[in-house]
Amino acid sequence: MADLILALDATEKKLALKIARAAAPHLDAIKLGYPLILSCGLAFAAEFEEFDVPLIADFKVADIPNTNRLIAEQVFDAGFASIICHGFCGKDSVEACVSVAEDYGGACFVVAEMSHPGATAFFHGGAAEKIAELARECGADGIIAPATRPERVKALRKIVGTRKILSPGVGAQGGDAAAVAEIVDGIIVGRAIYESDDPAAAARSFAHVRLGR
Ligand code: OMP
Repeated sequence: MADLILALDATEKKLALKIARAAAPHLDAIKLGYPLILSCGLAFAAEFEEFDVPLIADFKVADIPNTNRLIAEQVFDAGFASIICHGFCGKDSVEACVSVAEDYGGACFVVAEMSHPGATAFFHGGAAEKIAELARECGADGIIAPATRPERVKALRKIVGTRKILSPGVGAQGGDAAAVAEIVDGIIVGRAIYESDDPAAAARSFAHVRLGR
């Protein structure tokens, strides 16, 4: 069974906190990214401490190693437990994020294949497999792989072994949580929860994937 991770892409402080407060009892982590942090600032992450769930920073970091390191240090200093980076920049760039994550006792996840339709143009044809392999070689804690394509998650699982797979694309993008729950470690759900009139009930509706947690 899998963790439930809320992708909190709301862009307004009060609303974001209200959603987090309602959904938190049904969550295993909250992912914050550009939509909320560009609107509210990195320091806003501290206001999520009260919910007692780990925070994942989704900036899909994709730069030279030194810049990746500087970004990752800010992320972990701000209280995040994990960081997501891209893999296509290469080994040294990923290693920079992994190394900072290790220094802080945190985790680093590498995007192996994205969930949206256009992702197939560049991630298919062997690229996702190469990135998954690179994530493993670099000692990353896991990869991001698409719930919209369970067969691709299965293929990438063979490469990463017991490393974690976090899987976005459930709900608004058409992916079915039940189709990947057995083969991933976490499902990432955004709009299906944060755009709901009742975020607590929406989060609770994924309880079947969290059974036993
Ligand atoms: P919803 O489509 O609203 O459920 O949100 C999905 C969340 O997962 C958003 O925060 C996306 O930025 C993120 N995401 C993807 O949707 N696809 C990916 O391939 C990778 C991510 C991610 O890294 O989290």
